[in-house]
Formats: sequence, structure tokens, C-alpha cells
Amino acid sequence: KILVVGACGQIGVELTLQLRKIHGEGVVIASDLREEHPLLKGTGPYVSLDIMNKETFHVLVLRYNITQVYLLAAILSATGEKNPTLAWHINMQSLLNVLEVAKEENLAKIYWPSSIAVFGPNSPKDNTPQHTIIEPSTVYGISKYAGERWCEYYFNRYKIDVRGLRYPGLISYKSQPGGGTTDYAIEIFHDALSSGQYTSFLKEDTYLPMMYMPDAIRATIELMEADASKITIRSSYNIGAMSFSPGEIAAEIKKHVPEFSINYKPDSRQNIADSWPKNIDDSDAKNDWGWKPEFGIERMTEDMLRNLQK
Ligand code: VAH
Repeated sequence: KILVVGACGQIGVELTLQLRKIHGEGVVIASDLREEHPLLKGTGPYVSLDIMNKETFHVLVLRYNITQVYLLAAILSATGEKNPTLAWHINMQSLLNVLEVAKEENLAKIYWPSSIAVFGPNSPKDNTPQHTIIEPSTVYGISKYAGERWCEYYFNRYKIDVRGLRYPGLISYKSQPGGGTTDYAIEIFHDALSSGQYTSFLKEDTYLPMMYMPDAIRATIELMEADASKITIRSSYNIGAMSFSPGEIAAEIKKHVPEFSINYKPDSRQNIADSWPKNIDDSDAKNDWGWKPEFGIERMTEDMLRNLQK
């Protein structure tokens, strides 16, 4: 059985639905601290779980005969800066709880996402390599980098088959984002359709690596289904699809919503965005398990607007 922790979050909802499509509804147990997300209702088993409680998590793994865990629960970059020690505690202890139980129960596979937020001001900004200077300057990035090292440690020492992806900013219409710096790229679509106007909290020319959620979900599944012998990165793979700035996505939206207008009021999130790469070198993901993105800015914009207008 597969357990998704954080199943009601921006990634969790769509990942749970896709895993249920592939493995069958009864096989995938969705769990979260919050109540069941409307899109999950009626699609399979749901349990309330506080992943910070190792004992209740361990009991749940035994009761439901769990052999794989996807851990999506985390405090993201912007929220993390408001409460650094809480973000560190939640992001790290949840992972350590999962890795420890994976060792104690010899679980088959663990998925834990990292982020391009692991890169800091001293990392190369263009074609950021898989292995480079990594000095994260946000608590979220620090926790994701530390988590990558823990995943590699449990693989090397206890042979736990843990895998991960350094997600770029993710864009989706099905579920709400949760406190990220890249969330402007989701808000802009909602505002374009509701008010025709958007005030961006990042500057016009702030380029960031981005990915449409269908690509991110497919990448996660393809990574987890790849033969273990192909996986050469046990921290977390760089992965990319596109990069754009608020100015560029606004121009793309304007092609569909001519009256749309944007203005810029950078806030504290600008400093976070400025510390991150502009685009990512994901050649390891391409070479090891055949990664290939399918959505660019045009196709994503068209799909986002069409689905949000429904
Ligand atoms: C955030 N959406 O903004 C997340 C992600 C790379 C960005 O980690 O914090």
C-alpha cells in the first residue's frame, strides 16, 4: 500500500489522484493534518495524520500495510521566513520520522521532494548544475538541503530506496499553493480572470525556474517507477521545464485576456527570489531516467486559463 503524507497540499492532491489512477484507489491512502480536500473525497481511503508524531505514523504504517511513503508535507519558503525554528522543526522531523520508520519496517520506497530553493546567492544562476556551491539563504532551503543529505545517508547506510526531485516553482489550477515565493505565478491567473489586474510581489524581470503541475506529477511518477539501477542521485535530482519572469507571463496572459494589466510592488519575497537560480541544468534526470518536459509557457497559459474559466 502507498501512503501520501500531505495529500491535501498543492502537490499532494494531484499526486494522490494520479497514484490512484495508476495503482488503484484502495492502494493509495491519503493523509493530512487538515480535513480531506474536496477533490479527494470519494476517490479512496483518507486518514487524519500528524506526521510529527512518529508513534502514530508508525502504527498507521503497520495497520494499513504501507510499503511506500510519499512525504509532501512542508512549510514553504515565504511562510518559513515568518517562523524559522518551526519551519526547520516541521520540515526536518517529518522527514526523520519517515526515514526511521522506513528503516524499522524495511519500507520499499520513499519519495521526498527537495527544491531549487537549496541553491543560494553564490550558486551559478544560469544552468545551475546538479553538483555546485549550495548555500541556501532561506530556512526552507536550509531544511531542504539538510533533508537531501539525510536521504543520501539513509540510502548509503541503510539501503533505503529514497528518491527526490528539486522542484522548481509549480503552477496548478486544481489546488491552492501554500506560502511559496513562486505563488505569484498562480495568483496572476486567478486575478487576470477575476479582476483583470494583478499586483506582482516580484519585480518584472525576476526570472525563476517554473514547471506546470502535470509535468511535475509525471516526473515524480517516472522517477519512482524507474529501475533502481538507473538512479545515480540519492539526494534530489535537478529538474527543469521552463523559466519566466512576471513580465513574460503577464504578456502571455495578455494574448488571451487583452484587457489584463499588471503592476509591481516587490515585497520581502523579492530577496528570496533573487537568491535562487534563473534556470536549471537537469541533464542527470534526462540521462538517468529519460526526463522530458511537455509544457512550455504558451501551452501552460492556455491550459490554466481554459481550466480556470470552467
Ligand atoms: C516556494 N513553491 O516558493 C515553493 C518552491 C522553488 C519554489 O520551493 O517556496
